[in-house]
Amino acid sequence: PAPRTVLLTGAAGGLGTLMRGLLPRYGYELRLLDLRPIEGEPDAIIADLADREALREAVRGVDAIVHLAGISLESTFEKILKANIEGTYHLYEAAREEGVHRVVFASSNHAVGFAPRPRGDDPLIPIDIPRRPDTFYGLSKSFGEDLAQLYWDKHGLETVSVRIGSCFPEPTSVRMLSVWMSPEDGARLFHAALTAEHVGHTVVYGSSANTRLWWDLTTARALGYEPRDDSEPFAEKLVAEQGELEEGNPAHERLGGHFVTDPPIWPY
Ligand code: NAI
Ligand code: 15L
Repeated sequence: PAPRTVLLTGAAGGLGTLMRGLLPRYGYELRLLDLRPIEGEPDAIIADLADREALREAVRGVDAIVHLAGISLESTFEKILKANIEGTYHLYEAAREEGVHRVVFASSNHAVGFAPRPRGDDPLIPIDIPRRPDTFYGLSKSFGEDLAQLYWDKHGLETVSVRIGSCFPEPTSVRMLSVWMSPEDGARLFHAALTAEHVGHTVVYGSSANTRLWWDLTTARALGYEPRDDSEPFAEKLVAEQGELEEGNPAHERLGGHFVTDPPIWPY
């Protein structure tokens, strides 16, 4: 049966807020979880991914989990380790213990951020390229994908890992024209990931059907995802303001953009 009750972690965040608005239209009943309280949502579970007891209670009885919680940008290794690596492990353990069979994991393009972006007639970036994290943040997403594979192979817990591009109401950079996922397409993709049968562990890129697309959406479409949006209407204004991506600028030549060139954040 299709999942109905879904735990949404990271529900207070940017993407969580967008999905709180959109996913109920597909018939889901959402249970919300975040570190931070959510205005107007008194029933949301306020918990840290470090709190294993709270996670067990939070996942009890749900049909599936959409796992968005965590640090969403580069940070110190210590903080990434706790929130994203240990936190995702704790969530999967809770899911295994409580018999939840499906997770949709918010992976990121930064798990493969050092992949060269295609130019001209280059082929689209395939889904099965070796992972090349561009940050400790991207490394944690690479870990999450491996964790998902382990829990499928060993425990039969299914995951769709979505290497999200940039899911915001509008693209705000020329790079984003290639990796943008409209919020509505994001909800379509999460719905497909929640309802497709026999996904095992499937990895997909998450974006709209952009004219300037850099990656191959075949595995996403195989779930039943049919993107309807395209960033191209935003292109003229963004290119006029920022110029086209430059040859020889490393932040413009790799999928991960400035994450590739930003210096690491070391602990103080
Ligand atoms: P965000 O930073 O706005 O939201 C993340 C939420 O997770 C926050 O509300 C935060 O309070 C919560 N959180 C952080 N640590 C936690 C912990 N230890 N326990 C419980 N909750 C915790 O990020 P955004 O943009 O909403 O992204 C959501 C997810 O999607 C993240 O995992 C991010 O890495 C991933 N993603 C998002 C992309 C985007 O375009 N928005 C692109 C690629 C990946
Ligand atoms: C991500 O993984 C981040 O969570 C998001 O804030 C954006 O920076 C996005 O990637 C991107 O690459 O644009």
